[in-house]
Amino acid sequence: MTQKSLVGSRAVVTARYAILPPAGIPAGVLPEWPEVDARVLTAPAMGARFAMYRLDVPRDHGSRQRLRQDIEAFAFVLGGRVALALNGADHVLGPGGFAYLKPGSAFELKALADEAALLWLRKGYVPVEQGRPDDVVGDEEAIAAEPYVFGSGNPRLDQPYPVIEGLRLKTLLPDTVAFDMAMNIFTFEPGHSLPVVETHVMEHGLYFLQGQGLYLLGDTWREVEAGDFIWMGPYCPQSFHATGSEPSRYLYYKDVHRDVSL
Ligand code: UGY
Ligand code: MN
Repeated sequence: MTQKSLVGSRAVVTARYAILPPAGIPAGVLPEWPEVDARVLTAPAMGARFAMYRLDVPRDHGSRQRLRQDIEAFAFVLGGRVALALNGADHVLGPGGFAYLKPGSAFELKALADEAALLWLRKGYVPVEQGRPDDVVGDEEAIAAEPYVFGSGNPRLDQPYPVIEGLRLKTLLPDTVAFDMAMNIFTFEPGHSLPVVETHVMEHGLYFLQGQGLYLLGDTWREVEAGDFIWMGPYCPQSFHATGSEPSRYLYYKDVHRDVSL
């Protein structure tokens, strides 16, 4: 291939947010994931307080490791099939399969098919007296897509807010204080939007699974589509409007259930 003309990209990286389309992210190999194409989508180097990766795993390869006692992780299968042995239990995950790995987990993950692709997230777990999280393994297809109620999560706020038409939310992890992260899948019918511009202390690591739309980040609406990754730091103004002809779907991480550390 010869490249002589100038190139361009929708990639943008600022102090408060980033959009990374897949084409511009070169793969590397990590010691914990031999033979795996690892793309670090966000990391403390970007400003995030967690790390998120796309991992393309060849058949019969993967990882065998024990997480540090203070590190939790989450895996989501984008394509292919993987075998996961997690703290003594065996699972097979296909597309939409996911696993939350409690801090200190011992696991072995191996691709059973060509072109297994995963999202992988690691972060420091913040312990609380009220309980410890346990492993969670599931399939997003088995989880109901609930009508989206703005303000949900706070029972006292639920009442006055209406259901937002055209939006559905799947909550993959238990909404209990033992867990310090949420992983959700949002679906938007074409032409529908988030009801407000959100500004919150929580961060997001967002992977666009399907469709396209306009994301407001800071003060700029930008085009996004399937395969894009978005990092939103604390208090990044954010909103979304779905365009195109099919529903837009994105998986996103959010830090939850913890007071501000001072
Ligand atoms: O849960 C959230 O904060 C979500 N509504 N944010 C987002 O989709 N950008
Ligand atoms: Mn948000």
